[in-house]
Amino acid sequence: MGKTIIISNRLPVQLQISNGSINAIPSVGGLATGMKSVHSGGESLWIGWSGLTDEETPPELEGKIDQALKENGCAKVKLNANDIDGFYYGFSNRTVWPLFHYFLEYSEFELDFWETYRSVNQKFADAIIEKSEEGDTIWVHDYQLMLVPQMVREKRPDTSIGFFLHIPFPSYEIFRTLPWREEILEGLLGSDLIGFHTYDYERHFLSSVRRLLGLEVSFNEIYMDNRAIKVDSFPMGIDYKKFHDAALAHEQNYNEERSDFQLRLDHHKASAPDTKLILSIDRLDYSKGIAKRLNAFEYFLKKYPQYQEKVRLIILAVPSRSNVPQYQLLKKEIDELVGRINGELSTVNWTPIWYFYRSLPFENLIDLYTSSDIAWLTPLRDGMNLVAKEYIATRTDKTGVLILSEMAGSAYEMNEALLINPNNFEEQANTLQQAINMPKEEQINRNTFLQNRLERYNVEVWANEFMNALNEKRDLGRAFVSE
Ligand code: ADQ
Repeated sequence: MGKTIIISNRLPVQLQISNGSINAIPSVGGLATGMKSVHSGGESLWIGWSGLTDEETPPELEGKIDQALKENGCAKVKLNANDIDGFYYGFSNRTVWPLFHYFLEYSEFELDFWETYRSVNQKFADAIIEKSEEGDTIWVHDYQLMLVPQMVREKRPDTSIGFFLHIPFPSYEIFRTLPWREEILEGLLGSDLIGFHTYDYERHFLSSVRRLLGLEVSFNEIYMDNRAIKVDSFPMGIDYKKFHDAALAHEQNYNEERSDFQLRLDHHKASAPDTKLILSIDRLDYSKGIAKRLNAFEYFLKKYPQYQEKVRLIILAVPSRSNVPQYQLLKKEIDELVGRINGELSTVNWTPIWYFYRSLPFENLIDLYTSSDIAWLTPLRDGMNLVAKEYIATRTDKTGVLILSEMAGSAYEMNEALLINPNNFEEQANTLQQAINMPKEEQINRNTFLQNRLERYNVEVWANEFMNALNEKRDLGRAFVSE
């Protein structure tokens, strides 16, 4: 059996250059953690962009950078500033991201973006072609690299290729509006296995393949050029133990190591012990429904004024894609909404919304998850939504209420949460009231089911199931050829 090659837009390490020396710091994100079992030892290689454009890379440090990456099992794809503009900020985040999240009106169909996307996908494919050998297994990740499977297959049909999409695949009626729809489908069909978070995304993809390419589809297999391509759903989990253990350690060391952040949360609890904390955490992205959530919160406070001074909403938004105009507009809208609602409803003793626009260290995320009575997550569309799973994992005494949008992929696995339609303010106001008043036994009962499921189907199991399905596909293919 050959080696495994993982390929994603960004590498799972961050480069730091100081005084002519290079440090590659491993990332702690969900994907990097989940792939640990797949990306281990000298048997695997992770290919991706290092985060530095050619213009930002001092030529004399090229060799040192390659060496630092190699020590972490990584190799880089070189991209210039123009590539990043057209491929990442352009086609990936101004065409595909809005379209696949059903924001048709935000999707820009620019030929220049498309051409750069294609040429950058070719650069990624070339890096794989150069580094791969017969029998290798290649796992391609996400919407930035949808043309890579076919580009690799053309030159390396003797490898096994899997693709996983981390965002939704939209319904045929949305997908068909894309000018380069056939090319995207054909790019993906270079894979042996294509994975999605949910059965619905899988179904939408199969329907687009059937209707746009006229290919034969039987159950979850597509037949093309004497090949069978398997399509399946693999809902991504989290590193349950990491979140649960961090929350346990947080409790045990409570009096010794309290962060400034925790001290502020404690002060809040002490000064208003019967006030409920409602938490929401997202990247600042229009797909996450932050502005609607703020409007729904105002609606709730006006419909049920008895809860004024009795609840506080903490909005934590991580800066994201701030080069894209839609994100700048959204930032402005949220700043104004928070200002207006706080201005209108605050009292001497109470500010309804605490708003943080920043990335926080892991410890502070744990402070927030463990201190909040309710997590309120209202994406308008979300491939999965890992924050919902992380909140539940940190509830060591099993209390806490999760209110989750039906439009998040995670809602399919989290039926015991309070599921809402983020466009229905009346329902959300009533659900907030239900959450505030939910008896402890009911909270514990619901969260016991959720925790058991999340612990069992964690991110490592997710990665292994995908790899096993890909290997099984290859072994079946071999048996078929030798018969
Ligand atoms: P995202 O859209 O980024 O991921 P999500 O799945 O919720 O959304 O993951 C966000 C991650 O960032 C979480 O692990 C969270 O802890 C972390 N995070 C959030 N706010 C933070 C902050 N202020 N500081 C530090 N960390 C923060 C995409 C898709 C999702 C899909 C994932 C995985 O859009 O639908 O679930 O990929 O496939």
